[in-house]
Parts: sequence; C-alpha cells; structure tokens
Amino acid sequence: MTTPVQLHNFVEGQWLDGADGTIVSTSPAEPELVVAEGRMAGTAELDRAVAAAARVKREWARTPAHERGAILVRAAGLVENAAQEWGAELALEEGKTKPEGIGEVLRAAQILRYYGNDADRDAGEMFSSPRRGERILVTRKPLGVVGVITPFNFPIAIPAWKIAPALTYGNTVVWKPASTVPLLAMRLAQALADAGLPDGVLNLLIGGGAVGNRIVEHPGIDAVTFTGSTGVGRKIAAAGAARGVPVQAEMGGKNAAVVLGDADLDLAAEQVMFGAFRSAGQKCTATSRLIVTDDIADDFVAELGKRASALNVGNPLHDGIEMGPVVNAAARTSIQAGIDRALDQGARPIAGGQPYSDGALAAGYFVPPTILELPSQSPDVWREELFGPVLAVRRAASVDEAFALANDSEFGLSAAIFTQDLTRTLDAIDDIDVGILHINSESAGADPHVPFGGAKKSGYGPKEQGRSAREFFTHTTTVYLRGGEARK
Ligand code: UN1
Repeated sequence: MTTPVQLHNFVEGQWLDGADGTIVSTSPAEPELVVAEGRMAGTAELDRAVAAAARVKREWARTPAHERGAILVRAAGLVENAAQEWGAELALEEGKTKPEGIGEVLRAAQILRYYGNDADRDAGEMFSSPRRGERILVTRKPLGVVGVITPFNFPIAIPAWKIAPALTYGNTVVWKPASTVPLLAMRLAQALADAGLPDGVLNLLIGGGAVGNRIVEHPGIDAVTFTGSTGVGRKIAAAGAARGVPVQAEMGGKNAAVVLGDADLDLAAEQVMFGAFRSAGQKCTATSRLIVTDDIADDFVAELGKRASALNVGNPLHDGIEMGPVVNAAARTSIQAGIDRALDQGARPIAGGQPYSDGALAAGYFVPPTILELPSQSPDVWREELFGPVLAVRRAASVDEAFALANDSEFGLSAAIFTQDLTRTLDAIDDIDVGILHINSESAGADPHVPFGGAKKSGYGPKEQGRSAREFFTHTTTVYLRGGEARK
C-alpha cells in the first residue's frame, strides 16, 4: 500500500470529514509509513450522530428482528470475502501477524453471522399466572442509542462483538474506535452499510479520548459498552452511574497459566507461548503470569526461554513471522519501562529484556519476547498489566500454592491450567477465580455463543457474548396479559 487511505466519519449514512484536528495512522512496524489519515470528529458530528441514532431508533426497534439479523448475515458475507485484504490492512496498521489479522477478520464475520441468526431465536419468556385467564410475558426491548468504545488490539472483532448484538437486538449505535487503529472500523461500517443497514442506525466517529468522553457524557446516549484500559473503564462506569445509564466495561487482566508437574509439557510450552506472545501480548486475555511447580520448573522455564529467544519477530506482513511490533511508541516505552523496573526489582531475565538496538526491529515499535523469573517478594510486574510480550514467572511448592498465586491479582479475566489429573482440574474449576478458565489451552480466545468477561476487577456490568449480550443490550417488560372480555 503506497497511498494512505482517507479516513472519514460515518454519520447518518454519509461519509464525512470531521471538523476537529487531523489523525494520522502509521504502521508500527515501519513508523514512517502512513496507512490512513483524515480529520477527527468534532462536537458537531457527534451531536449529529447522536441525533440521527435517536431519530431512527423507534423505526429500527420496530423492524422485525429477522430483517435486522438478515442485514448482519449479509454483512458477514462481505466481511468474509474481504478477509485477505482487510487482514493484511489490519496487520499493517495494528502490528499483529497477517495470519492473525486474517483470522480476526474471519472471526468478525463469524460474530456477525452468529448474532444475525440469533435475531430469530427467543424474544422473551412466558410464565403462568396465579390469576385465572392471565398469562405473564417477559418481552425484551432495546435500550436505545448505545455508545460503543472499542480498543486498538482487535480493531474489527471487538467492534463486531459489541455492534452485532447491539443492532440485532434493536439498538442504534454511535461508535468510536481507537484512534491508533481506525482503518478497520471504516471497513466494518462500510460492510454494514453495503449490507443494507438504514442510515443513522450505525454512526462511526473517528477521534481520540475527547470524542469518547463526549459520547459517554452525551445526554442522548442510553447505554455505553467499552473495552480498554482499567483506568478509562472505571471513569466510564462512574460517568454512566452519574447519568443513570447502564455501562458494560471490559478491562484489564493479569492472566496466569499454571503448569503442574503431571502436565504434557510440550503442549503446555506451546500453549503458554501462544498465550504470552501472539498479538505481541496485546490481548486482555494474554498470559502475563506463569506459575510452575518446583518439580518441573527448571526444565520448563529453560524450554520456554529457548522458544521465546527463537521466536521469529519481524514485519507482520512477511511470511513466517510469529510476532510483530506493539501498537505505538508510547506502548513500547511503557512496556520497556515495566521490564526495566522488574529487572531493578530483582527479576531474572530468561529471554529478552533488553530493547532492540539496531536495524528494522529498533526502527519499528518492537519489544523482544521477554520472560522474567521473579523473586518471591513480587516486583510490580506481577500485578501490573503491561499489555505487551512479557511473561512473569513464579515457582510454587505445591498445587495449593500454585492456585493461590494464580488468584493473587486484583484482576480475574482468564487463566489456563495444564494438568492431566481430573482431581486437580476439578479443584481448579472451583478455586481459580476468573471469568474464563482454559484447561490445557492458552488463556486467550472467545466464542460468540458463550459469556466473555472477567471476575473481580476485570469487568464491570454484564458480561459480553452469548446470552449475556442479550442481557446487556435489552431490558425486559413484564406484561400481564388477559383477554378483554369480563370473566365470570
Ligand atoms: C481473545 O482472547 O481472543 O481486549 C479475545 C481483549 C479482549 C478480547 C480477547 N476483550 O483483548
């Protein structure tokens, strides 16, 4: 790609320049390469988007769910057909490898198709009544205009898993994607428009945190769904509470993999590597802590060190690359500062640790795959989410201690446990306090038909996906239904 793509906001079915400052999106692998550029949305575009979404919300809510769903199913086909091209754009702009980028676009298509078809499933419940001649229905209704704020790390899959249920259950949307990676947002909005979404039902505003704040504060917004950092998520939750609107916030993680002595260690090593270093560790579900029992620790940690040092790091568009850069200079700086602090606090580098000093890896925003073994009094890296390719390791003397260490976090998004012992597995299901638990697979991953979200401070409000998505994006009306004729 040589000519940068022109970014536009999508408001009331029209592609518009914003009235605010310029936005320039560059490739994190080659920062001088401009991928896309345009003008950010200002308050006028925001007001217009919210007004448009409010104007059409009644009509959209009254559109048969089947028709709403059919638009999403059509959009799924368009997204799927574009997967190769958009997957490459995603890799260029965000930095994950091309196969991961293509995989993400296909996943967005799968999500659109799932929710499109879900439109035809149940529309509520019916109960018997304690009174003669009466039935009680619990119907579901959309919330209205939903503000959607999405992160850089899954620039099409996360928007799809928020926007698809919002739309299929009858809401209209005002959406602000991360300003660092805006291109795929335009692609998704275009696919939905081409699939026949009526004007105003989905509005896309490109911009930074200020646009997000304005969405959250806007009196015309009826609910907010957010994925991103813990700090921003808590502010949004507070702002939502102050305005009395529901908020769904999916935030941080410090996800542990626990490897017990009886595990298949080859499988465990493969999966821990995927969990820690795919997408350069920039997933809220990434494995950032490893707990390994003493009996196997020396060998297992050495094996991981070997694999991490041999990881093929480079331009995410090139064949055979296993890890690309992190998203931007600020991310590289803060991740490296976290590594440096850990080293100062006594961590022992097993792999990585030092920034790249020359060539393409130093010119791009690359951080080496880093494994740090921690002394028992835990450095900050044990608790703080760095959102990068950094795995902090601790040893445990027993299974109990391993589980206690896994729970030693304010977060509780996901965890992975590696064992072939059924008793330990059942104990882990009971003891490890997370929203998503993987037994013998990496800590990342999600499916549209089952709940996604964290325990403890990882999430706020209803979880995403599956039936939980319906819970968040609709409210219930309890209807006491009797015939109109007086009964004797
Ligand atoms: C995944 O693990 O594949 O922001 C999805 C995130 C999560 C999504 C993770 N909300 O990384």
